[in-house]
Amino acid sequence: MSRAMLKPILIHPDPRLKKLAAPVDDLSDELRALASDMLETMYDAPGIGLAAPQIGVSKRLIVLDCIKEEGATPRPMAMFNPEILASSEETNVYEEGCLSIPEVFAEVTRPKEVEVAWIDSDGNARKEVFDGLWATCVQHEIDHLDGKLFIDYLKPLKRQMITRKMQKLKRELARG
Ligand code: K1U
Ligand code: ZN
Repeated sequence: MSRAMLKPILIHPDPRLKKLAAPVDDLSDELRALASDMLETMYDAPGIGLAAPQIGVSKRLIVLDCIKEEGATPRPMAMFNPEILASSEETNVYEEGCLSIPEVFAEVTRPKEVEVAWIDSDGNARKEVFDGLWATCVQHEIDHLDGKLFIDYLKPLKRQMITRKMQKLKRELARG
């Protein structure tokens, strides 16, 4: 088995982060290797989630592991074609971040619980209700598959300020 490879993460603004990602139709070893590379990239960042469009791959694949406590058993999850089946009326506010918008955090309100269906790396159809940080994170990652970023929930002026900050960061990174 080949070793997982770290992938560069795209920084907003980038047209590849705004695209609707295509469903995955056949699980292949190549796609399983992609999920493994994404998990490695997410842990290295570090982050609690990552969506394929963030590494420039326009496919409906996300990975997440919201176990943050030191010493706790990790729970790496890879979801192909994840879909929200039901959302609670009760909402939750969480100060979200995004690996494609480094060092920016803002409060976003989302449903507190979501029922999600997906295909796992073995090709099995799965379904689970997520709560707390898992629910926030899975919704954030599925948004990436629909070309949506957490800053799209903010007021236009705040979003514009963040986008300008990221344009400046990208210019600085390009200069080296
Ligand atoms: O999608 C991403 O860019 C990953 C993002 C996921 C996320 C964070 C917070 C709320 C919703 C979704 C991140 O992982 S940002 C980094 C982060 O939150 C974190 C990093 C290390 C330890 C704990 C959290
Ligand atoms: Zn993100």
